[in-house]
Amino acid sequence: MGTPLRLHDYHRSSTSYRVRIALNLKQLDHEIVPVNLLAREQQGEAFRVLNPLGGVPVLEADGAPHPQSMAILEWLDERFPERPLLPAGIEDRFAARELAMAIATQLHAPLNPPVLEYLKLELGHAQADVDIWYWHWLERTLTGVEARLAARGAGDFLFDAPGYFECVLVPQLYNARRFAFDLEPYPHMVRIEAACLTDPAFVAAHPDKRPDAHQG
Ligand SMILES: N[C@@H](CCC(=O)N[C@@H](CS)C(=O)NCC(=O)O)C(=O)O
Repeated sequence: MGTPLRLHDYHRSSTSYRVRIALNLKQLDHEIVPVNLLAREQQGEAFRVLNPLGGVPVLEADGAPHPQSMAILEWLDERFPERPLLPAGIEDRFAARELAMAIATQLHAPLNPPVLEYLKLELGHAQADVDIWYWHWLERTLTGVEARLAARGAGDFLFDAPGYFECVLVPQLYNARRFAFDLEPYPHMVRIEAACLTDPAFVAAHPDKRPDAHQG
């Protein structure tokens, strides 16, 4: 390995949590550089050199910044092929990407804090409207992903062991629980989450494990 891996992240950011799990599953040594989103450090000049879009995570590696969590997961598998996150067969890789992308693009993206802030502060929507928006995307996307898992007869994981999909699922369910969303209608996802949370790679990546967790 060249330069050490350095992850700029925020403990409660679900996109950061995805990458922490991936680094742990792949057993890659890394350094964590906390970025305090509440203090808006992501908008500072120093951070914008790493990611002009201003979001975490950013993985500094091989002398370059790598923003965008899904691109980072793919990069990690290409750069460090041992302990792959994605399965071997093309159809299985498709299934992992399909379900992970559904969560990343049709659930995380519309619920990201800058989107919610824009609805409220720029477009003038009341908090009640923003809450309706939030629950709508959670229910709509989780229902679709749950149906796909049921159709596949998924067990404790999408495949034999946790990987790409679980890196994305577990942080999103952590968020859903934080916002008191009822997960009872989604038994496949809840079972996969429970199995993952017994795995040391997931335990070590959990936001509450972080020394900066007290920041809120
Ligand atoms: N699509 C990006 C989203 C990155 C992102 O928006 N991260 C959030 C935290 S989950 C963030 O930093 N938000 C603060 C901001 O954008 O100001 C990814 O997957 O990395």
